[in-house]
This record gives sequence, C-alpha cells and structure tokens, in this order.
Amino acid sequence: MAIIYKYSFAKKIIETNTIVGNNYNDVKELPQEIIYENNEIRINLNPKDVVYGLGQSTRGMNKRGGIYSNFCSDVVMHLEESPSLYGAHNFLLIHRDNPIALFFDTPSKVTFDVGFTDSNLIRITMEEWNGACFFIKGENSLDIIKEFRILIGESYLPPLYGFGYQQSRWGYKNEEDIKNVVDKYEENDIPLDAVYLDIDYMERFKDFTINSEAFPNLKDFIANLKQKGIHLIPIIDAGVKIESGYDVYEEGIKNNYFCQDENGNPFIASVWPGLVHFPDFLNSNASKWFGSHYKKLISLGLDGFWNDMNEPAIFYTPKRLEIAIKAVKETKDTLDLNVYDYWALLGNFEKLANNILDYKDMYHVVENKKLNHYDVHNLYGYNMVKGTSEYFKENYKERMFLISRSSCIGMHRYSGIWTGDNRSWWSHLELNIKMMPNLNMVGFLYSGADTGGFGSDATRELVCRWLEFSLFTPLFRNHSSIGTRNQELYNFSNPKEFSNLIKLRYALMPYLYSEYLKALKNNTLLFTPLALKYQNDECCLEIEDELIVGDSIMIAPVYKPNTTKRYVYLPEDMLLVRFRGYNDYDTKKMSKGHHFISVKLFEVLVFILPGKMLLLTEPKNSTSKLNMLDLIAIANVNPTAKYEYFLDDGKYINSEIKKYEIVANEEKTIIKL
Ligand code: MIG
Repeated sequence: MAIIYKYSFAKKIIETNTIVGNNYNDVKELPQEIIYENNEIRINLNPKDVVYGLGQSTRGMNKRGGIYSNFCSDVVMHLEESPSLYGAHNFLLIHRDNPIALFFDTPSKVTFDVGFTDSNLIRITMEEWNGACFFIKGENSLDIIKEFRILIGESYLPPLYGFGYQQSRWGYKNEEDIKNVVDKYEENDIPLDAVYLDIDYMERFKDFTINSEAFPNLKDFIANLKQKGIHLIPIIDAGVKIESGYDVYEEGIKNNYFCQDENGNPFIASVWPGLVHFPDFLNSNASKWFGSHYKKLISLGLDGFWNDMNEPAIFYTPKRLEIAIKAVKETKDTLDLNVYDYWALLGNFEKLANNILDYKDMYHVVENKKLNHYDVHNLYGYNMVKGTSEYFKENYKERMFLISRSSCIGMHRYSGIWTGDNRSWWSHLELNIKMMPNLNMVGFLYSGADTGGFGSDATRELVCRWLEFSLFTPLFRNHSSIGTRNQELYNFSNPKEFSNLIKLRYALMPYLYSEYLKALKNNTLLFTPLALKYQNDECCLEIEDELIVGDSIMIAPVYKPNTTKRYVYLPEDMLLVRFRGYNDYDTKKMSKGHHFISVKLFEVLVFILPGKMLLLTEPKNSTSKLNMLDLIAIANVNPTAKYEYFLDDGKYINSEIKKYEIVANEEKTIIKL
C-alpha cells in the first residue's frame, strides 16, 4: 500500500487538470525528509538511492548526476546536457528502503538538480512556487507508482493499428511518394500499418488544408490504402497562418480564440506557414473549436493525427527580428567590429527561436483572467491535444490514433507521444531504452522514439539494432528528417532481413497488445527497471540496459556499434529465446547470474521468466489481418506456465476487454481460443 499526500502552495495560477483521482490526503505540512526553505525544496539522498522519474528527459534511467528544467521545449539537438525536452513531467521517485515519490502539479517551469551540485542532495526550485506538491509514501516503489497512476488516471488507448509498423519521413511530397513507399514495402514483404503525412501535404502549411496539386484525389487514395490495412496519418501544427479568407484564421479572429500580446491584440510569431497566431488552447472554447476542425480531415477517411510544434515552437517573432535587423543596420556596414559587439549582433539572431522573452510577451485569457503564457507554458501542448481528443470522443465511436510532441502529465489520458527530434546516433538509441520506464511511470504508455533517428544519416546496422529494441515499444515508427539519408527499410541491402524483424513484431502482437491493455488497466509499467522488480538483488540496482517488458519477459538490446556479444545479468533462471525470425528461433535454459551472450545483427534475444510465456500469432502484413485467437505459446515451464491474456476488438472506445487464462505444460504449445 502506498499513500498520497497533497501539500498546496499558497499561490495557484490555474486549474491544471493533471489529476483525476481523489486517492490523496490534504496536509498542511511537508514531511520531515522534504525540506522547504528559501524557496527551495531539498531532499537528502543516501549513496545507494536510485532516483527515477522526470519522464521525457536526457541522461540515464537513474536521474542522479543531472540537472533538468521542466519547460516544454523544441530541442533540435538532444544533448546529455540539454536541460529540457518536449515534455514537462514533474515526477521523481526515490527508490530506497523507505521509498518516496514527489509530483509537482504546476503549469510553470520547475528545475530539478538531482545530485548535480551536491551528489547526495536533490534541490528543486521554481521562480515562485505555485500549485501543489504531492508526495507518496509506501513500502514498495511499484506500489507508489501504481498509486500515482491511479491519481493521474488511465492512459490513452490507441486503435490496434497504432501497434503496427509505421513509416514516416519529412519530405514525402505527394501521392506518388507515398504510393512508392507503400509499393516498396509490399514488394519486399515488409508489414506496414501506417504512413505519415508531414507538413508538405498542406496547402502552404495551413492547418486543415490539402495541397490539391500534390494530392488531387486524397479521399480515394485514402480508401485504397485502407483496403490494404494502411492508414495515413497527417500532421497538424499549432500555429494558424495569418491570411484573410482562410477559415481557421477568420474564425479565430472573430471569436477571440488566439493568444494575445500585452495590448490585447493577437500575438504574432513565425513558424512554417510564415506569420501565425497561436490558438489559445487554455480557453476551453478555443480548444474545442480547433478540435472541431479535424472533421474536415476525418471526413476524407483519415483516422489518426500527430500534433506537432505545440510547445509552442517559435522560429521568430517580428518584434525580436526587428530588434536584430535594427542592430545590423546600426553597424552602418562596419566590418571592423569590436568582437563583443559582433557576438551580440550574432546573438540577436541565434536567440530568435523559442525565446523566453517571446513567451513572456504572450497571454491567455482563461475565465476572463489574463494569464502570462510563460507561467502556464507547460499546459499548452496538453490542451491542444485535449481539444482534439475530446472532439473525437464526442463524435465518433472508434478510437482515434493521436500522438503529440509536447506534453505534460495529464495529457497521457488523451494521446501518446513520440520523443521528438533525436538523431541517428547510438547514444540516442541508448537514451530511448533508458527513457521508456520513466515515461511509463508518468502515464505515457503509448510512446516510442523516431526509430533509426530523425536527424543525421543512419547506417543499416543502427537501423537494425534500433528496430530490435523498438519492436517492443507500443509506438513503432521509423521517421527521418528531410536532407538525411533515406531510412525506409527497403533502401538497405538485403531487405529480407528487415522483413523478418518487422514480422517478428507482428507475431508478438498478441503478447504486446495484451500487456499494453494490462499496464493500462492495472496501472503498471510496460517497461520495468530490473531494480524495481528484483528489489533484494543488489546487482540489479545499476542495470539500465536490460528491461522487463510486460509480465513475462526480459530484453537486453544491443545499443553499441560493431557489437555482436553483450553482457547480460539474469536476476533469476530464465529461458533464452534467440529469434532470427518469428518461426526461426532456438531456446536455451539459462541460470541466474552473469553471462556474456552472442547476439548477431538481426537476432533478437528474449528471456522468458520462470512460469511465464510469450504469445505469438502468424504474422500478416497489416494488424487488421492478424488472428489474435490462434496462438503459439513459447513458455518457460516451471513446471507449468500461466498467462492472463487480455484482448479487445482494437477498434472502439468502449470495447470490452476479454480475459483468457492460458496454461502451458510444454515449451511450445498451440492455443486456439
Ligand atoms: O521544424 O514537420 O518533430 O517530426 O518531421 C520541424 C517537420 C518541424 C518537427 C517534428 C518532426 C517533423 C518536423 N517538425
């Protein structure tokens, strides 16, 4: 059992809507281990304590040794030292004998110094504390996480197709480009459930418009793809182009639905479409109104979207660009600048994007109160998604596919997230592995990284190793940036090997989908750090590159180049399944302890826990064709193995989950339900 307490700060800016549960007790004081003094919150750490949390953030799974600022940011380069990424997930769990977790429910920026300045001290600061600090105590860290998840509410459930393999690239320009991708996947017998439309499908980057030259007959095109079980997923950006006659712009102006500047005029910034206004998503009428515009796209047969640039990302504001240009003019063509003046001149331009000063110039009007954007920044992307999602739920029976770039806790009830603009770097594959459990803790079960890496050029080896990990993540999307090497799988030599990998994902779908439903309904983790499952095993405390996935298996992905063997620690006896393909594998009983195991390219190692099993089905080229009731169990019998299989129709919002008890007495068992 874990118990949640809520301590409210004197100041409250806005209702954040991040929590839904009432499983907490209000208290007037913080417990003795949380010191709140001089505007700073401090907690002492013992050398062996492991600190999890902060959802989407850089560095390791254990956040110790880093300093992080939770302020949703458009980060073009994720570095070890990047203080913020796209999400603000103010949750920390101190895993130790008497574990404790903290959650800061606030719309404003919070900075977490987790043993960075002083290795045995957590220091949490905010410009001015507002909102509430929830703290959770219990005997067991997993109980604490569960109680927290009950507090923040059930996670988003995408349609089954969201678990299929998805191909994306910024740069697909027209119908032919998309058709080419689909054809190549088909020719190479690689399963595919979705192709993404990035900004180029729009007419001059205007939300809810279609470039009709590039997509002359989108409706039929969508219908044809759907017949093959392939969905198109278009992007929607936060900024609305300023253009008279454009309905979204006109309606927003007429109804005061846009964010304002200090004088009450619509706030102006520049993003992809050029000059834009930002919908005031914190105003529920504005957010509903924007949500209702998806209807235009839904009526074409589209049933999935990705909401981008919703931190909101700003390329520049005219106001700050003017300052920069003026400064250039004032140099009067002097080429012999004092070096400090030169840096200042350059700095004016370098600091145009996502400038804090611009966020401070932007305002929301919520229930007749004018709020400065900077103070409520972390709620922006969340409320864009909320409007989108609520519109779907009110108007359709089917589940919509939805992912967002920006997020905060609470948004996990409405959509999934992709982890943003990573690079084709091995270190970003490693980051992806280490981030998954922390994302799960804060409710983001439906997530995944741009597999293969978004920026920079990917090698065949990196894409292979990344797929070998991502085939366990719910969102399984290969996405890359314009200007980088093409990384659709058919572009690499011997696509047959990639086909085997993707088919393995489809074969594992009964297990992966069932475990997703379980994690969602039981408020458990899909990716569990070993240290949380094997709490009495000291060896597990520092392991960050092996994960328990669901209830039955452990994985140990390869995330280093030129590597065909890796060190694996087994906290108990397990059955190793070495997959080369879904029906090409061998098994080996392995004993608890330290192992050095061979893992060639295109081999996937799965370790089945004692008394547990994996469920597989015959893979098909789309999830819509999978038979989720004709199964094969691969079990680590001890002396039998049991499994509770969760399944729903994968389609409707209110679909009922059926539960099947499966028992296996042999390593391989055929199961017909
Ligand atoms: O300024 O739409 O994270 O996935 O491909 C870049 C183009 C805007 C950022 C997204 C990325 C997407 C890209 N977008």
